[in-house]
Amino acid sequence: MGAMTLITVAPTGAETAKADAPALPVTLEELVQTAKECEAAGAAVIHVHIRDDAARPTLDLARLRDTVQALREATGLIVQLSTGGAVTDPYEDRLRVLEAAPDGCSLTCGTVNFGDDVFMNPWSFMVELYRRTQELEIVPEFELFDLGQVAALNRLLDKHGAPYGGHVHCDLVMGVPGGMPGDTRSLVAAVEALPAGASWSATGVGRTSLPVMYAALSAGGHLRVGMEDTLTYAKGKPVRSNAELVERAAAVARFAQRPPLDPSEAREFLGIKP
Ligand code: KMH
Ligand code: ZN
Repeated sequence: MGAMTLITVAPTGAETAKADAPALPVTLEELVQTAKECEAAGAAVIHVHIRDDAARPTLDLARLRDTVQALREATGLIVQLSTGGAVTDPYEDRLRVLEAAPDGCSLTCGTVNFGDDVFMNPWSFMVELYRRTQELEIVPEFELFDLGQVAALNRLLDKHGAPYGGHVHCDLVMGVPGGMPGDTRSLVAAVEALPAGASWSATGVGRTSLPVMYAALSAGGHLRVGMEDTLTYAKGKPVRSNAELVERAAAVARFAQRPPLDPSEAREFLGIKP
């Protein structure tokens, strides 16, 4: 699928307050509506964080199950649940996310400074999460915030074998304060260190969104966009909807002669059950 582009939308995240970004989807209804719009705009995967009734991040299992079911009923999108959660979430809650039986999940390959906080992913947690994805037949996407995490991914695969589905797909999360910068030379360094045969997406946080998008497309990678990562569409222009970020990514991908994969093509590509 080298000539096509997998587009993932990350619509909500755990860091932004609804009050600071009114377009952020925080209720199930808002999330489902966003998902439908983003699928129509060219997304194939949705990376999901959910909120509670007060719009605070939560990993409540019943809510996660309802979310997976509602997204499946309303869209064909591949549902990828975040196991990163918020920086304050306990490991047990993050592991339990898999019991909501998503198609896929994120799996971050190491601890990283995260602005003023620390996003904790010690080796023992990574291994436990990885084993559970293999047992429960959930396809992991390896989140890589810095070059050391690429080395940790290689070590994980060496010691614990292939992921469920047999294909390794990674996401370079660039431009987080404390992680690798969102620039072309960092992207190339990370891509060169990836496991042989792996596919990869990239997302640039904040103002690195567009430079990383162009660098990823030119280097043969795929794209992740969304309000989890970017709240400004252009200088002085807040993002009005996740769909406008997906529309732009799809347009740039088409312009690069790499049109978006639809969800069923993406399922095959990623080794996810039909
Ligand atoms: N919210 C960050 C602390 C993931 O979804 O797996 C972690 C994160 C990564 O967003
Ligand atoms: Zn996330």
